[in-house]
Amino acid sequence: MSDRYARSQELYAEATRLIPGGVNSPVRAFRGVGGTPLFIERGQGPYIWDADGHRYIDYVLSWGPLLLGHAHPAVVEAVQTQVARGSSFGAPTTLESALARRVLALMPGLEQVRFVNSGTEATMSALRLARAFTGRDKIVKFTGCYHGHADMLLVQAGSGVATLGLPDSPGVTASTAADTLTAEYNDLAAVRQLFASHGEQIAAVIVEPIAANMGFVLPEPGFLEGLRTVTRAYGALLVLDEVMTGFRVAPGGAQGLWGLDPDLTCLGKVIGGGLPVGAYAGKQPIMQLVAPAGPMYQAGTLSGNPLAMAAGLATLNTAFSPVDGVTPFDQAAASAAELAAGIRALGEEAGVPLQVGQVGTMFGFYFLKEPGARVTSWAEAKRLVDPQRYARCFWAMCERGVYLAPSQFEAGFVSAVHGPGELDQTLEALRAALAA
Ligand code: KE4
Repeated sequence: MSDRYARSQELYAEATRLIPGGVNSPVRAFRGVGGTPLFIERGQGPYIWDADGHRYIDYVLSWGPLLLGHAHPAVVEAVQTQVARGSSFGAPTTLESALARRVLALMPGLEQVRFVNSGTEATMSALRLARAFTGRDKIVKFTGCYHGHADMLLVQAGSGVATLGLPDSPGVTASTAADTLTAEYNDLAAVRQLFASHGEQIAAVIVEPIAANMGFVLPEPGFLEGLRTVTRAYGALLVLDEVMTGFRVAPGGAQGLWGLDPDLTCLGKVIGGGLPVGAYAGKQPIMQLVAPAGPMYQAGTLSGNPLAMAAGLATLNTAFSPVDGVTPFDQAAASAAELAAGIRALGEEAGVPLQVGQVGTMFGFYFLKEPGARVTSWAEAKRLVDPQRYARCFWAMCERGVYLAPSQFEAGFVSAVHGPGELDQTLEALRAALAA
């Protein structure tokens, strides 16, 4: 590392003495790209600045939440107003009902929602609810998919687990892992086989509608619909993990875009506008089991906290309100489509085999080892993708003022305020990075 990042290096050395690995979430440690993690001092619109004063166009956007970019005036004003009226009461507020109403209006397949403080809590609670509703123990997840760090889900997970090459985590008991069955993403036959063998014991299948924790892998035609059919046939629930895709791939999430009908949906990120939030939602007969309406216990001191609710409401209200006939969401999606097309063109121009994906305001691209390869699962991602080449590109882009996800096995995000200037700078930087 040159002294270009000297201040981040100093800060990181100190942080590692205080905090395990110097970070509060593993993927931030840059193990996927090597070098020292950049300490970020502030963000404004599409930009962040690191501790050494370098400005970057930010495509991580806090791993998805910042659909409006950093420090959007509507979000700043909403949080400032609310915090001056009190940050938390541990009691119901109209803000929770307002955000619930907004979420249910945007995702009409949902009938009730419970707010929690993270995506992990959302998926953990949704699966407890699925087990309570069905009276069954087993769950099915897909290798390379990441649903947060609840014990039962740290089995062949994606995101930071994949980046760190941890097949699963110590501390997860064998008995817990035994109730988690896994299959490769897009392998519907394998799921049908699991149901043929264990169908009466399976409470739920949990799936990311786009596998964005192993990079950016789209569902093959019929895969998600097939999961809906096989779960219904065996009386198991379909849990759609839209923590990342919710309100990012379309105003109604992947379920709105593709007409999916899950029993439960997990949400997070965008609905908190950058503050801690998660949610699980679904059909009323299932949600009615959740305490205190029903016996399935789940609770949280700061669940539905006024600041996150205010930030989430400001984000959703702003993102989907047209200005001169165009919504900020549409602007972000158009920018993401233009970025993806530009990345594809540059890969072809440079003769570098890339697999580029984009849906709505999310995108991703793989450096393939061989031209013509196609990644549709984690097993293929491990075999066909070149993370080292991505790592070199990551740093080359940093040097040109563009901050991508510090791992080949993550997705990218565009905001409503990434404009033509940012896209041009990004694609110019990528042209140079690919040539290097
Ligand atoms: P959190 O507990 O991190 O709020 O959400 C967990 C989660 C659940 N479901 C999906 C589909 C997710 O992508 C996530 C978290 N996403 C990662 C980024 N790939 C969070 C980044 C991090 O771990 O620091």
